[in-house]
Amino acid sequence: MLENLEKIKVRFQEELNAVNSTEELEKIRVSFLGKKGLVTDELKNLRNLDAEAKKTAGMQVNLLKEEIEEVIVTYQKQLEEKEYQKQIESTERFDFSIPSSVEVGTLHPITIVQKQIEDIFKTMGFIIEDGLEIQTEYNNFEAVNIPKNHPARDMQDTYYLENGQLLKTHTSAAQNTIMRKYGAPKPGEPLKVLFPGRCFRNENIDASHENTFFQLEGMMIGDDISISNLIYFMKVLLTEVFQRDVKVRLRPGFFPFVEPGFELDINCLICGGDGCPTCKQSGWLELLPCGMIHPNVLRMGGIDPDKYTGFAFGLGLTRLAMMKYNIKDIRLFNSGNLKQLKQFTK
Ligand code: FA5
Repeated sequence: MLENLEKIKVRFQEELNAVNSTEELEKIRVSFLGKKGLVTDELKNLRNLDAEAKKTAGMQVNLLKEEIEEVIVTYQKQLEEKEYQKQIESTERFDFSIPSSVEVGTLHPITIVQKQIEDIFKTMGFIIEDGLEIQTEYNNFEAVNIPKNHPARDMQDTYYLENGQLLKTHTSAAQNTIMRKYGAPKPGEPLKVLFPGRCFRNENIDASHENTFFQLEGMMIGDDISISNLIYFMKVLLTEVFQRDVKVRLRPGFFPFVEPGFELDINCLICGGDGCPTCKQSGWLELLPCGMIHPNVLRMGGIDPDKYTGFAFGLGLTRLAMMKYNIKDIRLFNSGNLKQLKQFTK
């Protein structure tokens, strides 16, 4: 038996020297230590020996078994490391110099109009601000003179969050924060701010109403601001955006945060005023409500209404984009239909 063990040892070493991969090593392990392996056979043969011989031979076979197991584990680790290195070396590297074939996207039509208006107002000294989409009830309602239980809250169906905050229903929600940020204007240097933003209302959706839409609010506060300033800026806005005369009408409008308040409607450019689903057959579309900021709102913003006056307007930006690009249905904007949205580039 001892002779056999010596032969097995030599054979194992020879076979091991020829091994090049973990798979080959596994085959060797099976042929020596597996159920029908050479070492296992020797262990089985022990039962044919008498007690004394079994003791000595058993020790020798087990020693050989342990030795082979140890060598295999060490070899296994070395082979794995070699294979890993080979894999890394053969992995293709990124070539950043290869020209890309990715298509360039386009701006969304609402973004295009927004940027256009921002540029117009920037040249007239307006600052651009950004309002949060998640707002407190205070900013969205109380700070613009709509206290709790005021019937005007029903005018805007609100999405409330579990924490008591809400998705802003109008860009006016940023008025108070902006007034507090900039404070009372210096004499002859009115505060002029433009703040576009996405608004949310739990509304029934139709051709001119979305539950997610954009407004663009403007505000000017100073020691000598009147309705004539308001009318001037409204006119500039519409003529610059449309680059032609558009028919509008101004009528009294009620908003708790302005006094007096106005509704500025645009003659529907889809049907030319004849009546269509977009304007609900009326020939007019509510576009640009506005008015002189209510003294309570100025006061809550930390600005003395006895010294300062101001105007504010809340342009329906999504509707303006509809009129500009002759889009009949507001739902196109949120549809993600790139084929159609890509047509509008200017
Ligand atoms: C307001 O939201 C006031 N905060 C606007 C304002 C600001 C008035 C400052 C005075 C001074 P209103 O709810 O009417 O008002 O909305 C303003 C404009 O947003 C509308 O004229 C319309 O063009 C647009 N709008 C309102 N609701 C929707 C809607 N569901 N889908 C698309 N556009 C809408």
